[in-house]
Amino acid sequence: MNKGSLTSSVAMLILLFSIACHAKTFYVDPSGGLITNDGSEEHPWSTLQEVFEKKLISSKMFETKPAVTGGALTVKNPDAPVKPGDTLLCKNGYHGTVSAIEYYNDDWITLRAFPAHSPRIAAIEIRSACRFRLVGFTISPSFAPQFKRSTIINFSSHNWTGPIRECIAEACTCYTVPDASGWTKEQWDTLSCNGISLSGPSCTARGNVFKNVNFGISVTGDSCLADGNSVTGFAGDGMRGLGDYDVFQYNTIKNCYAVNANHDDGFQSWSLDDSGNPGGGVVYGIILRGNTIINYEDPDQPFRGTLQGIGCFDGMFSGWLVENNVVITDHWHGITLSGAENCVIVNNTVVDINEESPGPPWIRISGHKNGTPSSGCIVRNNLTTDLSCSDTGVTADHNIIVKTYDDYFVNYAGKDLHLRAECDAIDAGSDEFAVLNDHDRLGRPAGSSVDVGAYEYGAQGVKRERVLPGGGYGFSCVSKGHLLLVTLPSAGGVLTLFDGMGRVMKNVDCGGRSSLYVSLPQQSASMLLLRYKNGVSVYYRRMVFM
Ligand SMILES: [Ca+2]
Ligand SMILES: [Ca+2]
Ligand SMILES: [Ca+2]
Repeated sequence: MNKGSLTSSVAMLILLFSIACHAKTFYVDPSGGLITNDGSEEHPWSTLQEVFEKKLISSKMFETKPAVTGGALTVKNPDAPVKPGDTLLCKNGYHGTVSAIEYYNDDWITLRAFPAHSPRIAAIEIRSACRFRLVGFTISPSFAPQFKRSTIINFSSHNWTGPIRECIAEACTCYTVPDASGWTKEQWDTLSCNGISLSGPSCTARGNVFKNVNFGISVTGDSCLADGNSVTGFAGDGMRGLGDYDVFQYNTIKNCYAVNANHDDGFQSWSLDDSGNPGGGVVYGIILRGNTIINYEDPDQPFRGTLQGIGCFDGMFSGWLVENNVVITDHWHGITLSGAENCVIVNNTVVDINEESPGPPWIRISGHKNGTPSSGCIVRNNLTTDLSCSDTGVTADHNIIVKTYDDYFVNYAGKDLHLRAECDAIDAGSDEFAVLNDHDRLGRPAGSSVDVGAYEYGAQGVKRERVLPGGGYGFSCVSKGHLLLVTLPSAGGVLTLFDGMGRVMKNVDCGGRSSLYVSLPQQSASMLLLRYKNGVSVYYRRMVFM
């Protein structure tokens, strides 16, 4: 590092420090606050809706419209008291309908419930914006004086004002109505609101509760994260993921309502071509990890339909990882990818919820319906009632087909699919491509080897894995002609390329880099195995070249 860059780094640090020191907290209290106050704890503002309407937040927006990526930004509301980096603490009471349009914040602005409070909002749309964090609200259109069907939390883009990115919704409770048990079929079909929409890159939904909704969690942005949410009671699909490198992990999806033409899915994805036709493109690098998908809890639930667990029918799907999920459903499609390349389905548990047709459910990798075969896929260590994979392009091993539930599960009737002592699934898995944790996020393997299914018998301790930006199985690679662009989970380490016979083709010292181009050897193989070792962990990825 030369002296000039050292000086500028120090200056940058001082600048960051001074920004952090000046981050302020403002207060919003519907009972007793006034929008003409200064927002201090003694003199709070009235509602979040009014804070936005009265332009009390300073940010940036695109200078010229329609907004184009990389276009110049201009300061918006320059004299407003709330600046990027600040927090708005909201107290109990009704905060209205929040619409935040055109806020490209240089630093995070946090909209947060006051400790132990549960401020209410009818709905919130954050559009053409970045770096908002929404924490701890209770959000429902049923709070509004006049019910309006809408997406409850909507992180949205607009072709005039610009795209959305980097927004977070955390620990919010969202529902169309608090109790939908008396709803008619028509009410479910016409009233239920969508839970959350993440339509730009790097958005996050974490630890939220969605109840009585249409579609639960819809992601069209790339590199988004849906982590630890629950969707209970839905008319559409539990989760949808149409962006690349999205991560859906440790979510619980249960109780679907068959009230319209939508075929209910716990998770659904499909590709789109440039004209928007389904099945004409590729969805890259989705991770589905540790999710629980349950068709219904109550056999007498009204309008209970049959749920496709993980239903992905219009590929291609490339470089996906589906691990540690538990699917309990009344359908044939437990986990289905139609048109898959280099996808890994490992250590899932898939069972029927009853003894009737449809089902028992399978794990299936088949060709694309346009005839393109699947390739380079692995289906391993799964405990499932059926398996239905293409003869070519899929390596399926160490899976167990369950015939009698009581042979394997602690309490199948009670939906507890932990392994029973001394059952055949214990230590029966392969460690190759096996996962570090199980469904409970406890470390694998316990005993002599990894178990088959989503739960590791006797697992102890907690090893939370990191979510890797860019997704992929440990690391991601994209081939660009004779070059591979490899994105690593850490900086440094050694990358090794093997051919299809397991022979070393190349060792690459990654230096301090976390992303690099690797030139492929002259006589390139049609299949490559990549191994990345960083001193702590070992990661593998397989690529097939057509
Ligand atoms: Ca569907
Ligand atoms: Ca069934
Ligand atoms: Ca074991």
